[in-house]
Amino acid sequence: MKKRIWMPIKKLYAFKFPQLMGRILLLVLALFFVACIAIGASISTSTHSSSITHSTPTPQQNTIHYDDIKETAVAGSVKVNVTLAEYTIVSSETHFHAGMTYYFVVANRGHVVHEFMIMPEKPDGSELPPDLQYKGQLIEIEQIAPGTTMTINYTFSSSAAGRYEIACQMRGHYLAGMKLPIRVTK
Ligand SMILES: [Cu+2]
Repeated sequence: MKKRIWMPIKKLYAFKFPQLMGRILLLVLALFFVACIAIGASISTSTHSSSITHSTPTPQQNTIHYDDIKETAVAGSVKVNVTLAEYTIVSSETHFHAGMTYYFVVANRGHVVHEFMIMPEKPDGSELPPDLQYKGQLIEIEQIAPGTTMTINYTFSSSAAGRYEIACQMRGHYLAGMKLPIRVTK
């Protein structure tokens, strides 16, 4: 009697076992797919947000860094008109003197946001890698809206003599042509 009952149960388990394993496998696969989708979504979100954010390495402490600045000209300063557009930078002055104060009038005449930076070049005038440019930058006015004008007084220090460039490092703008070599001499 015992044997008769026991045998069918054993057979039942023997029959159900592969089905059970199949279901567990399916469940594991489903969880794996969900995890993959979640990871994929988080990666695409982070790439997406980084493409919007204008990532800037921490500039040197002596960098004048502004988003919005409208100063009035300091007495005795030399006015410099800078015009930003897609994708050019025009400046009324490209030769500056160390120790002299300049009044930069930076107008965005384009249709997109631009920025105004003064960044170092190599002594021979060739480009530095971007991280080194950021480290040695003198001025940065970020996020200049189309149709607006920012004004800033800036005095080149006596140790600032060298080759620089006025640049816009908004994504792709620099490579599109938004750089203008300038020189600071004693
Ligand atoms: Cu730009």
